[in-house]
Amino acid sequence: MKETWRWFGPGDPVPLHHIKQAGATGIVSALHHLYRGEAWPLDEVIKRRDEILAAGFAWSVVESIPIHNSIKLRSAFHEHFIGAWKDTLAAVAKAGVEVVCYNFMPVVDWTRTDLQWQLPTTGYALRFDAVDFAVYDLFILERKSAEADYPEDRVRAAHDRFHSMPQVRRIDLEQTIIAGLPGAEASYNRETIRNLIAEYRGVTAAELRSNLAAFLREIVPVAQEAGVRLAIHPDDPPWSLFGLPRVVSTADDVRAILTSCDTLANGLTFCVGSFGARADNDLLAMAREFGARIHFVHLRQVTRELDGSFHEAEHLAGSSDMVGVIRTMLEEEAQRRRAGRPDHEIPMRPDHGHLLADDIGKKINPGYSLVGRLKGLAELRGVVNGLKYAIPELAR
Ligand code: DNO
Repeated sequence: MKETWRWFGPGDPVPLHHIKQAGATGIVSALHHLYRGEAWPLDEVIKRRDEILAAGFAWSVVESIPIHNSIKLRSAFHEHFIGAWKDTLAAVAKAGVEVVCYNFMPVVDWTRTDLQWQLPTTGYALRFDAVDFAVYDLFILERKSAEADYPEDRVRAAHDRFHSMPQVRRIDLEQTIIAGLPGAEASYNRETIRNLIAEYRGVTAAELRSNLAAFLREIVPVAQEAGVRLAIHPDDPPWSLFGLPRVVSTADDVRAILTSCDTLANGLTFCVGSFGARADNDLLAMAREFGARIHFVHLRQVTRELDGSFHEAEHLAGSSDMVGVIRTMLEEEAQRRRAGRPDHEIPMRPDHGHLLADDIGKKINPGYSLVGRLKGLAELRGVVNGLKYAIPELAR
């Protein structure tokens, strides 16, 4: 597997030479300042590429090209924004990037309720607390008819927690949920998120799925032509938030997406942490079934709790079989080598890291710490090397 590392560009508190020291050889990046759906100018893409190359890396993956809401809703101006998306795709292809990650989550991208949840080790993890999320939706955002989307006991628990929640925590909870995590494509205030959620009123999962399929019909041929492999990222968490549909959460969802345009260019980002937040996702079965179309792998995992809460565990701990997933990916690579596929080296990145040691108290993009990710990468590399040593066919 190609060891890659997400770099948010020149403003990232983790500089390229630290990534070099971590031993990664590929960079995952995007023009994060261009997130409103407009096309990325070719010269800016080339400039980013040159910075990456000059530091001795390959630009392995673009994560993400944002998808404007009008595309997800197929509302006014969607043709314009699909055109812009294709232009961006053409620009990144010209810069030599072969894999493009994107997501199709309506309104909110990846979502957590706590950015500094202390672990027994005294490090810090990101956490999604199902009751806190309901507190925000029901009692702070006061979304209309939101109670209908929660079981009664959740509404009661949220009610109680809201009333005992200090004001500072209420503010922090709102910021954490709607102000935009790193790499998320938008940030909101209470007013703008309310309006956007309202635009989705009545949009069913079936409609969102068909809007995604319509989008794919337009972009997959362009990607194919340009030699780019698309890799849709799963919903994080993989279930509905704010009553909005989410359609990249389960094996059935992925199957529907991959078969809707049944070609290599239409592929998947296999994010162990996102899919792994659901107990009914069988990760090994999914890795095997979709293996040939997996173009990018996010290696991190979560510890699930019974009520739907989870926190981000150590890369080799948590509720999923990380070693099994890695083994399946190595088998897939070996298979690709045998078949002579040029894309036999699958890019992976250690996704998210705890806040550890020198990370603590530093300005850091939540989830994208230096020491935490370095530990993650080192552990994952150990698994890869150990598996290849123990099972020599995986190295051939
Ligand atoms: C979180 C990431 C997401 C991801 C986008 C993909 O750390 O996995 O921000 O980049 O959702 O489009």
